[in-house]
Amino acid sequence: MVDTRQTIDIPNLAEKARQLRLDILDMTTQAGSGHPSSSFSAVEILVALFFGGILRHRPGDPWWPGRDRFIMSKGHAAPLLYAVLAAAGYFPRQELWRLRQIDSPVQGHPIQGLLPGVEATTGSLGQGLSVGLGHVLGGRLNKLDYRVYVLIGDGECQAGQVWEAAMAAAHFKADRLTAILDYNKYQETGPISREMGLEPLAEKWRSFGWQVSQADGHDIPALISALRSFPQETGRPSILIAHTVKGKGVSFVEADFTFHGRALKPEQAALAREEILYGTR
Ligand SMILES: Cc1ncc(C[n+]2csc(CCOP(=O)(O)OP(=O)(O)O)c2C)c(N)n1
Ligand SMILES: [Mg+2]
Repeated sequence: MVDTRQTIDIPNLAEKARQLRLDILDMTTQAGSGHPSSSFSAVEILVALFFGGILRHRPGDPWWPGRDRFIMSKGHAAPLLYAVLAAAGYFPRQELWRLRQIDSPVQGHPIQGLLPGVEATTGSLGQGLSVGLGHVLGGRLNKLDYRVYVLIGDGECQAGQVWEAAMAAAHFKADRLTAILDYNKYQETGPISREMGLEPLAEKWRSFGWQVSQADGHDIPALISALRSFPQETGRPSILIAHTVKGKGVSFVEADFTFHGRALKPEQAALAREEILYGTR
């Protein structure tokens, strides 16, 4: 196994993040629907996992039994998942332009089995952490030492099943399970604090028996470092609370939560492309 940790090139990872945002923008604008702001929010998190030496995986051998699993529990951020999987070499990039087309494997929410690298069918929020725990327990039975990473949303944490999974993971001492919480402070219909507050959030996870760490969710080195720093074999699952900005990278999307389930119009996309490439002027 190549230890990619020795070869992490941060400027290259920042460039990857920029390219992923452009792909998400192009996919959703062309489809005329999808979730651009939810996808932009977690770009650096997925860059850290897939290109920062965290996930142990083989894109050319996608169902290798020993692979680490990544589960996109906030399945509406499917454009981000697809863009990352294509960039990692799981399937040809041309597939991205079939987003949300009838009979395409690149559906609006991920469907396990249609594309290599898609580990779980998600989109009905609240379920991915339970699926991830199932994978950890399966690995234990099969004597495989893979780890499982699950990306969950903050609005998703308003769903009761997340807390059932949290409780069960601690009970089963699932220390190969790592959740990453995309804490962008918004869900579909508005701010988390108004719809149903989560705070004190770190304390909640800690009280459920989890190891908790926090980081700036757009700082790739900080994310990599936080993910590497969780003590191993503690008998406790881990969660990284990543503080993010919904719509990150495009100022007028960051400022308007109603972009949640709305693609940019072509003229807006042209402005967004400029910002992603050159920043705000
Ligand atoms: C069980 C369920 N209820 C409602 C929805 C509709 N829905 C899609 S995304 C979303 C908000 C999710 O918010 P969050 O988890 O914070 O994700 P973000 O887009 O902010 O990253 C909702 C309510 C759903 N997909 N599944
Ligand atoms: Mg959110």
